[in-house]
Amino acid sequence: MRFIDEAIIRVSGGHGGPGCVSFRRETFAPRGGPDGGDGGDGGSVSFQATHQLGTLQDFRFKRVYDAPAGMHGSGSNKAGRDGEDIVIPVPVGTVIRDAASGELLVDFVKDGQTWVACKGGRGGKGNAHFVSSTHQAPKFAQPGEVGEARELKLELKLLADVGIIGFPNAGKSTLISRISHARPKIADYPFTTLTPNLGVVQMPDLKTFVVADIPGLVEGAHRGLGLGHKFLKHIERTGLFLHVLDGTKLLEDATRPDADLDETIEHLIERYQIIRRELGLFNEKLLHKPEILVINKVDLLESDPQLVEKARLALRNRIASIRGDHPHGQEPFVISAVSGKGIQELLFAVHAEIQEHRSGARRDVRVRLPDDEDIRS
Ligand SMILES: Nc1nc2c(ncn2[C@@H]2O[C@H](COP(=O)(O)OP(=O)(O)OP(=O)(O)O)[C@@H](O)[C@H]2O)c(=O)[nH]1
Ligand SMILES: [Mg+2]
Repeated sequence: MRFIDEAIIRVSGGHGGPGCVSFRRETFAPRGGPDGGDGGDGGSVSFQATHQLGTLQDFRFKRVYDAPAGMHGSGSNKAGRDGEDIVIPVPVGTVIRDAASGELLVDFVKDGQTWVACKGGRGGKGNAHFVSSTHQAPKFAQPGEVGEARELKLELKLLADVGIIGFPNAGKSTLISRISHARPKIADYPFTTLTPNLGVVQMPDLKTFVVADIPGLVEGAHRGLGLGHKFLKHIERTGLFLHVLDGTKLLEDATRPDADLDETIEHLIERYQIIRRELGLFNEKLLHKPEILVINKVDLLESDPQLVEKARLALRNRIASIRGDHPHGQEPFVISAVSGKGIQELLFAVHAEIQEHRSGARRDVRVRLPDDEDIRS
C-alpha cells in the first residue's frame, strides 16, 4: 500500500505586542521620565516530527495555525508577555514545501526533528527606549512587527507491510492500537473505522513494520456494500494480510438451543470464506497473498477452551483446501486484542513473514521516505 497524504495549511507567527507610551507619575516627580515598556514578541510556529503519528489526517480538520500575539507593554517599564510558541506534530517522513512555489523547505527524517516555519513578530519598543539628550519626553512607541505567515504543503508517503482485514467489529482497530501507536476509534458497532489507519510496529530488535487497518468488509462489498471495498486498493500491495475473525461468533452459535458443534465451526469457516470471496472479486491477485488468520476476542471464550481449539484445528485443516492453489498460509492464531494474549507470538510470525517477503522480489514493501526524485517530480 502506498499512502500519499497531503494537506495544505496556513501558519502565521503572532504579531509583536505594541510598545507603550507612558510617563512616570509620582507625588514627588510630577513630570517623571518616560517609562513605557516594550511589547512582547509574537509566538512562533514550528513543526516537530514524531513516530506517534502515521498520517496527516489531523490536518483535514484544522488547517489554520496562528500563534498568539505578544502582549502590550505597559507603564513602569513593564514588558508585555511573549505570545506562546506553537509546535505542530507531524509524522516522521513528512515533507514540507512552500504551497505556492513548491520549493522544498524541510524533510522530516527522524523522530524529534524540529523546524521553525514562522517566527513571531518582534514586540515594539516602549517610549522609554527613545529618550535622548534632545528628546526627553518621546510621545511615541513602536507598534510591534507583523509575524511571518506562509502557506505550506505537507506530504507524507508511506507503504504498509501488513493489511488487517475482516468483518466490521472483528477487532481490527483494537489490534492495531494494541501493537502500534495508532489510536483509531474503537467501538462496539460495525463500521467504526471510516478511513484506513496506519501504525508502525516496533519489534524488540528495533526493526519496524507498518500495519494498515481498513474499514470492515461485508458480503457484497465488491458491489459497493459497506465501506471496506473502496479501501482495498490501499492494501493491494502489502506483503501480508492479517485476517481477523471474531471468536465471539463461535460462542453465539454454540449457545443457541439447537447448537451443533460442527455447524458452529462451519459458520466460522463460512465467514472466513465470505471475506476471501470479496477479496477475489475485487482482485484475484489478493487471494495469492500470504495471510495469517487470527481468531480474536479469546478472552470472552475462556468458558469453552475446547471450542476454540476445535475451531482453530478445523480452520487449520481446511485452509489448504479453501485456499486451493494459493496455499501460502500460516497456522491460525488465537488472540485477544484486549488482554494481549497471543499477540507476541503473532507479531513474531508476522515479522518473519514480512522479512521473507522483503528479501524476495518485492523489495519496495517497507516504509519509504520521499527521496529526491519524488521531491522533484
Ligand atoms: N473482549 C474483547 N473485545 C474485543 C477484542 N477486540 C475487540 N473487541 C471489541 O470489539 C468491538 C469492535 O472492535 P473494533 O476494534 O472497533 O473493531 P473493528 O474490526 O475495527 O470494526 P470496524 O472498524 O467497524 O470494521 C469493540 O467493542 C472492542 O472493544 C478482544 O480481544 N476482546
Ligand atoms: Mg475499526
